[in-house]
Amino acid sequence: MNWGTEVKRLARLAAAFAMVFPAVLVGTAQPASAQNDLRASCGEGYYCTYNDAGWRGCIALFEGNDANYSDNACYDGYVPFPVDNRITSVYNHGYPGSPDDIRSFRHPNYVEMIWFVPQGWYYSNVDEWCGALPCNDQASSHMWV
Ligand SMILES: [Ca+2]
Ligand SMILES: [Ca+2]
Repeated sequence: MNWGTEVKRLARLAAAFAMVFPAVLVGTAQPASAQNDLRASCGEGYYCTYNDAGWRGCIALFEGNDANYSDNACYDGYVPFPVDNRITSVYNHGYPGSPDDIRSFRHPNYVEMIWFVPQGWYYSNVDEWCGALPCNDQASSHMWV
């Protein structure tokens, strides 16, 4: 099964749903950019995280490992927001090679892995890719492997 295609299909479904029920999904005033799929803003070589589902809301780009998100910011336009315990969707746009996969952890310093993103993969909601405990709004560090 091609998960990338499946994820894209689900993303399209979600987008169609958003067009049908905009008032439900856009309950609060947000900048227009918050509603865009920001995968195209994730440059080659980066692991990108987004605070909202569907690669929306607020993007942070990481070239290397990060042991603690407490000092990291994501950007929605020019406004920085905290990343720690807020990540909901991700895109591993790392260069193929080694290391090129991502391990994401619930706690700082790479403690308790909660999801794994192979090179080139993207998850519109991390909760669909983790175990019994919630992963949404939990990540606090990541490592390339
Ligand atoms: Ca979030
Ligand atoms: Ca955490």
